[in-house]
Amino acid sequence: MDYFLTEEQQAIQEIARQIAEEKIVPVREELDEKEEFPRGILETCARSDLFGVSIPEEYGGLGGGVMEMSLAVEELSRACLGVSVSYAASFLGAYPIILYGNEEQKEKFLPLIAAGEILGAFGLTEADAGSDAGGLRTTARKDGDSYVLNGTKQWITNGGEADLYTVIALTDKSKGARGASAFMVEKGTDGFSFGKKEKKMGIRASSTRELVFEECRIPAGNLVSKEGMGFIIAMKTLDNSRPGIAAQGVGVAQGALDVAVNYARERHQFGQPIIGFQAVQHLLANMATGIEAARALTYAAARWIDSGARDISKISAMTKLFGSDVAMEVTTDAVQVLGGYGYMREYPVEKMMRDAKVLQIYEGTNQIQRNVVGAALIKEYAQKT
Ligand code: COS
Repeated sequence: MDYFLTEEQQAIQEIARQIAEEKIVPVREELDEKEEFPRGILETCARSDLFGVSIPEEYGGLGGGVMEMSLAVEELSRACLGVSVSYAASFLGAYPIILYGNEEQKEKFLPLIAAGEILGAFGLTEADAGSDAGGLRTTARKDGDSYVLNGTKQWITNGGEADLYTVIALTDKSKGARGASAFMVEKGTDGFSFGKKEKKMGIRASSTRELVFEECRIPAGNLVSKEGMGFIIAMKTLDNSRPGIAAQGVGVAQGALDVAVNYARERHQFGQPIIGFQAVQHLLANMATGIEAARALTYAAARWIDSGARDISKISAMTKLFGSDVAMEVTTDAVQVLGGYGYMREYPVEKMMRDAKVLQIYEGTNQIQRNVVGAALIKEYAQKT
């Protein structure tokens, strides 16, 4: 279907597709096996200006928005979710600065992120603050011209690899989530270290680690916005980034469909290619339909957010949950189409299925997304009556 992309959007899509096919597909199996961070591929993305797609022009980016980020993420995800999440997590770290940073913070960090010279990351989750993001315990104590951070963030994508971390910490413990604030913490700061690299089911090329803060002193100027805004900043960041998870879903599902259709055309059983059997055709038809619906919703949501719409939480949550559910279903069906071969690591679909699972979990489980949609419906209908 023609989504009427601009010339610039088509160029972003084309560049990301080329990197995916030429640089990622040949090494994705090895990156997965070795759990190796795709530093070289990300450097290629940087040289092709892909880290700048959603950074405003005045800070060295291409001036696009969620749509441009989603297009790039979709193409990279078609080849490997472990690579695409490492790329996308840099935006997750940058969004709080784009949305709430002051001029000095934007001028200092955004051009470096846009150029891919530094990688970003976002630190919200803790051992006891997952779905209940407001249950965080990491603290930031004001001390003269500094804040002093203490606590541990868990499962942080790009942990150890990123240079700049946007971290949510409590400046007023008595207020819970309403006493949270957002800070930028640079790698190498005294008192800031990393826990072990997690061993994961999928997205194994990506780095997932703890961020450990022990009397970590940062300049007071690294506070984003003002004290008490941390939870709102985190929620707004997720509202903007969740369509990117749907784009990951669309990409990995498309990659799986490509493999499944080509396999079904080649594989002969009962004297004919299995694509001739209606049972297989129906599986493929459902996969293709889900992907197109998820893509249409993702692009529509991204464009709507980029238009400056305000109440984006519901649509963003719907997009994330739909795109990730489609990804899980399609990658599972792709394994089914390939049968015994699909279960073997020699073929890419088992990796796609393992990778896809996390999309239903990270950036808010799909149960939380349904809560967000449900809460929005209650509010909307209460206003109508
Ligand atoms: N935008 C702006 N403000 C928001 C918001 C949003 N999307 N969502 C909530 N808020 C505000 C609320 O308006 C409320 O403000 P007041 O204190 O002024 O009333 C405040 O934030 C607290 O909101 P709420 O009471 O709804 O928070 P809850 O603790 O019930 O939690 C959920 C809300 C469950 C939606 C939140 O904790 C969440 O998103 N959890 C999942 C976290 C997640 O995605 N983790 C992944 C890690 S990041 S990769």
